[in-house]
Amino acid sequence: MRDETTRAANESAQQAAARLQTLTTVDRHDVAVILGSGWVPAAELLGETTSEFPVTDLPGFAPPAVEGHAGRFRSIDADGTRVLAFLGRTHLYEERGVDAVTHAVRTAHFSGCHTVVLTNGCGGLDPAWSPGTPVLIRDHINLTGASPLHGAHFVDLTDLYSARLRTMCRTIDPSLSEGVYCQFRGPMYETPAEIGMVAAMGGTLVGMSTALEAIVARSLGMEILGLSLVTNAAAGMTGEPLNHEEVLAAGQAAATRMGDLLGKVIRAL
Ligand code: 8IG
Repeated sequence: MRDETTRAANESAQQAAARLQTLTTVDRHDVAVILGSGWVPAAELLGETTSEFPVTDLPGFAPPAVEGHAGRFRSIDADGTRVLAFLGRTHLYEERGVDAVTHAVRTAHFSGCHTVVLTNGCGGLDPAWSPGTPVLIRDHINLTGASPLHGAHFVDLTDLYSARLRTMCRTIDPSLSEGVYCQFRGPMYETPAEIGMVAAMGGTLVGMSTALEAIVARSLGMEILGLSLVTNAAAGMTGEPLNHEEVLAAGQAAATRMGDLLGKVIRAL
């Protein structure tokens, strides 16, 4: 019964991949990049954009629910590496279900991508991470209460966020630190008590994406790199309320560094 659900999700993604191939006239892509909040301005620096479309041109993609979350995809040529970049994503809090959240990852898989770079903007628990600091995701804690897999589908999540790719990133930028990303359902930010819980659990980054997408990517055999941009201190860390302007400003300010880092990482893959 539940295997039917996985088959339906994969069939929908295969249809999206076929349409993507027709639209971009690129037979197969190599690397997928999902650009979350704060990361979209970095897209310009990844390589030469050969085509760009709204994701709604592909079957199975819903229009973005949040203004400013651009729902577009680009085919980019990074010195011969074909990059499929999604500018914006579907979040669990949009209530379209887990298959909508992971549709881009499945589509990337059926488009030929062997690697997916999952990026996000998030809150940070380490006071050393000022807004605009990029952090490598070492591991995650899924606090959404949701699973993106259907049926008795047992998937190993040891080394979910590839140690090989993290080492490669630190070769490119030795100042990069690592964190444990906790995915909350959202859309509210955490209470200070919830941040205390995250700290007690060993979490150092908090956000509303990435973990469910990483699980599906792994279930499809892809290698995963997770990159967080700390755009704000987690709730209760500074005594200041969380400020959406600060979040957007941190993304703009960090765009060049993020784009430079991502561009180098993609060429090294
Ligand atoms: I940007 O502090 C961004 N996204 N859950 N908490 C959660 N998501 C976020 C945060 C944050 N900052």
